[in-house]
Amino acid sequence: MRLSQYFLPTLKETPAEAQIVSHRLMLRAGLVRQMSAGIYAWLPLGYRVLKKIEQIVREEQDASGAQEVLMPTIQSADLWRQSGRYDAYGPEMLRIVDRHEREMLYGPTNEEMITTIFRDAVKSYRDLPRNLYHIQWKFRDEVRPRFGVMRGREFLMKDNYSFDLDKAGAIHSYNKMFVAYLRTFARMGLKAIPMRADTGPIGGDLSHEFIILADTGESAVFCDKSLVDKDILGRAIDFDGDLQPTVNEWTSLYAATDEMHDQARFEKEVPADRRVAARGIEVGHIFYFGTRYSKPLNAVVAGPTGESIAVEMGSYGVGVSRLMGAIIEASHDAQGIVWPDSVAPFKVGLINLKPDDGAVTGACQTLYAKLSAAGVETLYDDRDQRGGAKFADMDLIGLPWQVIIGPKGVAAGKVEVKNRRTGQREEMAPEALLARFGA
Ligand code: 5CA
Repeated sequence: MRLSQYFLPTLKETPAEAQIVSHRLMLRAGLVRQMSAGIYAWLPLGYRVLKKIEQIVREEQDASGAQEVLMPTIQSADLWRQSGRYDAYGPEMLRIVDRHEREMLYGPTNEEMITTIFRDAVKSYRDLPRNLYHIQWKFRDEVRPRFGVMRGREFLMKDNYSFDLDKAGAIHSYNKMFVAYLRTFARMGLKAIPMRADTGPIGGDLSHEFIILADTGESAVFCDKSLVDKDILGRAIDFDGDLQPTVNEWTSLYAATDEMHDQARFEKEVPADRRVAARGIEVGHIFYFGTRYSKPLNAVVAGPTGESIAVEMGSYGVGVSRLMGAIIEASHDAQGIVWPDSVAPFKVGLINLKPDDGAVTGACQTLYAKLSAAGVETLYDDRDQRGGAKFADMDLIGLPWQVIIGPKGVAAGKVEVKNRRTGQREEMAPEALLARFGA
């Protein structure tokens, strides 16, 4: 992509309304724009990142055996009356009336809907277990939307729902998601710690939130420092075999959100020098709630001896749009964003230091064509601007690699390569650069 033609409205000034660094950087780097309180438009660069985050989530769901569906954003109020949540959900639910005066709502989550889809299709225990997910926009009329996409009103969530014949099966499904979440967040370069959590309006009695420690996080959390020190990144865990040992490895050490925190137990179980009381960002939340929805919505199957059995369920959410803010909170410096490779909008930013110099522009175009042909996602800054402004923009948008080409380098047959994270610079021949990126 040529930057001269790209819609990338970066800002030099820090927007006054943004209180936390990820929100400031998302606005400054031209990733999003606020349309109403807590409602954002995704601009080209931000939308590329959103799709990469979504794709990692999708791949890990698929690897766990879950199957992708797409349910609508608009749901009927009647569906929610059947589970008893229509009134209970309160003012956070956006209620809509259609032209026929039918009561509808913009879905804040999909337990009721998926349960009816499942109920109408599955009649026998032989068709269990099943696990269905979708990645869809949700709306929650939050009292205090804030921190940009972190607490939005409209936000993108991956939510899935497991259906099992008995509790043991449901716990296995829960464990699969537990592991899928460890893998998902690690692939984004994030250290997400599973913590015992309250089930809130979803209901149920077993629940974990996946928390990224950050001073700007909205949740107060308490845990054993061993969990913070644990190496999550780069650990391969597969779904075959018994997942319980992996889950136990994480859950046997104390980690709880504020609502579940038990100070006496914390002090008993965790030595003083390992007690962490911190703040965190909830990027995922998993729930086991048994028959909380299958009973009222009559999702029953015929068991092995013909008896009716209400299915055992769990639901599992990832804040896909929130993750973008969380990743930036975890990975930035004074100059701007530092994207982990796996979610970077482009891998390489190619900077032309002298667009009016034929030799420099020729060298840039050749390299750009070769990188692009090899599938290396490259943003080519071919704008007619000062080098200083180009460097500042490139640092701000945080692509993992910068390749800088100017008259001196061209004369010497070299390009300069800068690693955005380490700041390390190297000079090399264009061929060596292409080889480095597999082009
Ligand atoms: N039905 C369950 C699981 S699918 C559910 O809705 N869980 S949840 O309420 O915990 O939401 C799942 C995830 O969505 C949260 O962990 C969080 O990362 C994200 N999320 C929730 N509310 C918001 C919000 N207002 N803005 C951005 N992300 C949000």
